[in-house]
Amino acid sequence: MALQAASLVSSTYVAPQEGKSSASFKDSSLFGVSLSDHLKATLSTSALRCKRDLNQKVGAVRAQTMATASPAVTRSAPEGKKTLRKGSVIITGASSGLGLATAKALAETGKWDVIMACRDFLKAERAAKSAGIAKENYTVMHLDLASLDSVRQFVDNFRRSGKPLDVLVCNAAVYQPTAKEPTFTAEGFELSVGTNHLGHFLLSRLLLEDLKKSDYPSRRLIIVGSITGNTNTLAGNVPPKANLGDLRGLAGGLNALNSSPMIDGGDFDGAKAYKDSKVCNMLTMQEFHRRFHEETDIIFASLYPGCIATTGLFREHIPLFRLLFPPFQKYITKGYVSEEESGKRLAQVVSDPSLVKSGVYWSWNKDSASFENQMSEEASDPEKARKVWELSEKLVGLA
Ligand code: LMG
Ligand code: NDP
Ligand code: PMR
Repeated sequence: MALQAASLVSSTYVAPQEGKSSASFKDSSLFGVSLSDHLKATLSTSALRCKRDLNQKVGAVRAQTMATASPAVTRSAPEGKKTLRKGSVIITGASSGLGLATAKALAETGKWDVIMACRDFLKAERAAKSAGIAKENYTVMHLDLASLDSVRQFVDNFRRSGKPLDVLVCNAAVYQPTAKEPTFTAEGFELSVGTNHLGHFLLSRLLLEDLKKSDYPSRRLIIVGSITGNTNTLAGNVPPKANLGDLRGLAGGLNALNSSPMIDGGDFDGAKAYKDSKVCNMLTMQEFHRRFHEETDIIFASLYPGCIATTGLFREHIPLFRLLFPPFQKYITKGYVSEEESGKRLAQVVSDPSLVKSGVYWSWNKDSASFENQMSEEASDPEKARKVWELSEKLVGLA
């Protein structure tokens, strides 16, 4: 159907301006809108696909796959109204904190099939159950981001499941503020950057192909960032500060053998490694945007969800910190946000028809209204983004 529609419009098709597709999604994303709106959406989606296919010079094999895949918009007899199928979203690290709250928020709408990509299968199943997520709205699939083999295996398993991929959320993270010595991923990368950045880098590069194939009206790749990686904020100036330096440690493989375990080549500091990994996350999102947004129309975004001071992220911090941190954030900085609220924020970035700008780092003000935030100089440096991208490609075996 997508192909038919595409061929219908192909002869008269004019490439849409930047943002046009967003506008049509805005009109069509809600259920129960008029047939003409849906038709607009179908045509616009198909037209975009047509543009992408031309750009990518995709051959007959791809076209066949597309023709047999279940289309995002289907006609339901007898009224002839068209409905949007459930969106299919992968969330990494959905067994706890922000990821779990987002899975819950999306599942509750009944409009999303949530794939919880987690390292601990049982924990994820239990978490989904105790959060009250209905069986028909989620699937747990194994993914350990600290192993590139596991990332590749996850991608294979996901493809074998036959599910489409409409949105990918790179959310999982580890934070080791009290570690004295570095620990390493399966491939020997320092654990925080290896998991938070390199694991997600490989995952999102591989799954970009799947996002491209989706005919869902708004396809998105979201990488969770943070205020603490942004040195243009007070929180980002609490030592140790993020700083990728000249990337010599990353170039050396972060393995503490022939290089430092830190991206900038310095001595190991777990808190800094985490903050550096968040800078990499934000740079990667922007580099994706520069390389692929125009060609694919996929929306690339990052966000700071607020200070969710109660999550498992702080599990390795000293007990006194864990005790004082939530009241400190609640009453002093007022940066505190509950897990539930943060989940609603990330769910907005996944599905809200108004958050369709690509290349953006979203934040929320005290009334929970979203706004496009500025990142620090380093976290928005295009040259650094390109270098991080290229070095990361080498480390994960893509170049
Ligand atoms: C560092 O340790 C590690 O050294 C480093 O390696 C790295 O791991 C880093 O970023 C990770 O952590 C952190 C530790 C070291 O600092 C803390 O643990 C700070 C904790 C922040 C929470 C402190 C809360 C204190 C306030 C209590 C109030 C709670 C209750 C509110 C109730 C409300 C009532 C209505 O420590 C340091 O870095 C040294 C500096 C420590 C200074 C800590 C002082 C906190 C002051 C808070 C600043 C705001 C001032 C406002 C006034 C407060 C009045 C109470
Ligand atoms: P949590 O620790 O609650 O959640 C992190 C999730 O990542 C867990 O599900 C954890 O799995 C998973 N994870 C860790 N390592 C791996 C791995 N190797 N493979 C697969 N999954 C893994 O922390 P938060 O919810 O707070 O953090 C979520 C995101 O939010 C992170 O990207 C963090 O940087 C970001 N963030 C958090 C803030 C906060 O204040 N909490 C503020 C700003 C950003 P498991 O359950 O098995 O441990
Ligand atoms: Mg921070 C407006 C002030 C603000 C905000 C929004 C945060 C968020 N923090 C703020 C201020 C301060 N913090 C101040 C003044 C201090 C010194 C007392 C402070 C300290 C502090 C520590 C020790 N803050 C922390 C830590 C952590 O270990 C957390 C961290 O850096 O993890 C990497 C953290 C955080 N503060 C935040 C947020 C969101 C965090 C959690 C981390 C993240 O995921 O990025």
